Amino acid sequence: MKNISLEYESKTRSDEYYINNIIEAVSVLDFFSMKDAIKEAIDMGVPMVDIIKKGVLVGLGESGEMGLILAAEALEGEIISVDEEEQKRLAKSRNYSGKVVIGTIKGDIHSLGKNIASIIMKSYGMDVIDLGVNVEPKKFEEFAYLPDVKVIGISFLLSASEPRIREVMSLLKNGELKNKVKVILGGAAVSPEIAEETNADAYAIDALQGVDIIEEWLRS
Ligand code: B12
Repeated sequence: MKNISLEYESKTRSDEYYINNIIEAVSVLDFFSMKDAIKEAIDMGVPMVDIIKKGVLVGLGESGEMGLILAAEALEGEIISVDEEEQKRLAKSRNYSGKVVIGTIKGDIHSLGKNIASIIMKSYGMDVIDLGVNVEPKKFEEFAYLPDVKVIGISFLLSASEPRIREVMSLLKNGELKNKVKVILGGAAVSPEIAEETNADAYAIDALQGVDIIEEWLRS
């Protein structure tokens, strides 16, 4: 009986219906409804990229800073996660090769933006290694040497961590790593000046712009 009604629902309700439920739950800051709405959309086969891009991010735009904290909880509680098989299938169909390493710079514990960027990358089919927050410059360097790693994404929200950004960039933009990995900076403390001065290959004003840039790199 349950299966029949689920099948009926999935045929009669469009993705837009489930996405609107997510926007509403996020925008009114109802954590449990948000969790249920996301789970329902996943069960009904709405693509993860649409759940985040058209649902969570739109809802966040309407909910202000409290919404950000709720979304952080949802992401960190792994309510939103991307199926590994689906990620591999997408990677193949989109001709991606190589891995992306992402982390928040040493001294900085902001995780929300980095997590959103990481989950969007995965929902596009990218193979992402997430190093977490407060990541030592040396650790980025260590991962940059791994054979499949093509892109390093660094999240940076605290101005006080600027010396660490300069440190990691001088490790990644010298010697043999210089031509091996491309580096993209993201997060509220990034400026065009710092990206230019440190020789970063790119910086992103938001996760979607970042993903578009990385997509080109993984195809070349
Ligand atoms: C939420 C928050 C917190 C939470 C973090 C929760 C968490 N789990 O992340 C908590 C309460 C823990 C916190 C702590 C602190 N915070 Co705080 N925090 C914020 C706040 C309000 C929102 C940040 C956020 O999550 N934004 C939402 C996400 C989605 O946006 P985002 O990070 O910009 O990410 C987007 C893009 O930038 C991009 N992106 C991000 N990273 C990357 C990486 C790559 C590779 C790519 C491609 C894209 C990308 O993708 C995201 C989606 O588009 C900001 C204010 C603000 N408006 O930015 C202050 C802010 C960043 N915090 C600030 C400060 C000072 C602190 C504290 C030092 C406070 C204190 N005295 O203790 C501590 C930090 C301690 C530490 N060592 O890190 C300051 C930083 C000022 C500065 N320029 O240095 C800010 C700007 C507030 C302010 N106006 O003063 N904070």
